[in-house]
Amino acid sequence: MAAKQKKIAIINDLSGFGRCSLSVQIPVISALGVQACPVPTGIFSNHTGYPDYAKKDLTGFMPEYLKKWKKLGLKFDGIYIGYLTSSSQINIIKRFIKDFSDKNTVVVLDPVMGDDGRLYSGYKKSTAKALKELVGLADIITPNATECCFLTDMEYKEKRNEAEWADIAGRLSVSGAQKVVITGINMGSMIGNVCFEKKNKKAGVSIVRKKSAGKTRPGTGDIFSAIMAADAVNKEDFLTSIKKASDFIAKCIVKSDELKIPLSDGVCFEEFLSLKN
Ligand code: PXL
Repeated sequence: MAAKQKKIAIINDLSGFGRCSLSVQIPVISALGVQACPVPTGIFSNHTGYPDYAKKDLTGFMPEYLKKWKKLGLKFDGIYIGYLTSSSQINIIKRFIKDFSDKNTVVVLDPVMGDDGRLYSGYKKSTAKALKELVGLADIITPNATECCFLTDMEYKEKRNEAEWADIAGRLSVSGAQKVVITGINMGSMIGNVCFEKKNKKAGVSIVRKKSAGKTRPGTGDIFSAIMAADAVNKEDFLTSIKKASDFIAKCIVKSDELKIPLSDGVCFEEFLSLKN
């Protein structure tokens, strides 16, 4: 029998320009052969790393949107949670997980809230605080170093040793998650991803390192977590998936520099998904 095509609900914002969130995740998840079903949390003209942007919060519209999905009787193989535009969306998401999961559904939380030790421009502290409530509901969590610190109330420090990163990943997994990957850690000339996996009550920790391919660019964390989510529903091995995601991003960064794409505009991942050849 042919394998069933999987589908993922992507709860994230739509940013019109700057290659992040839904704009990169829908194509990447589709390219991995998984149906991508967006639940927009808000609409932005462009991401908030630009000096100015227009924003529409969609918290008020989400219940009506999801009522229709419920009427369609939808169930998802994966539920991905990314950028939220209000703390009230936490309760909507808790309900979403109850309504649209079955026993095999994988919940992936990318607690998108900041970088370089700071929250993103316009991202509310109250939302960051409320997001902690979702950590216990996820099977896989993909925070960056900054997000780890906000979630565990630890001081932000990019430079930590392996044991410290492993300890933080372990703390994040206490309330449930089987797998944690702390993404994009600056390790001198290398970029490291700390991978933590609970197996038979034991924890395996490893670090996937790759030579830095160029300056960091917005949206790369979103591409990373989209690959993790699509691979998770396709039952890909965790470390293989992390390696695939970091190789893909490195390739995109190199190409973006080659094509002289401004750093603010993210990575030209389209070059590697296309049907043109
Ligand atoms: O890539 C994370 C992200 C998602 N959504 C919005 C953002 C950012 C990062 O700046 O501004 C609106």
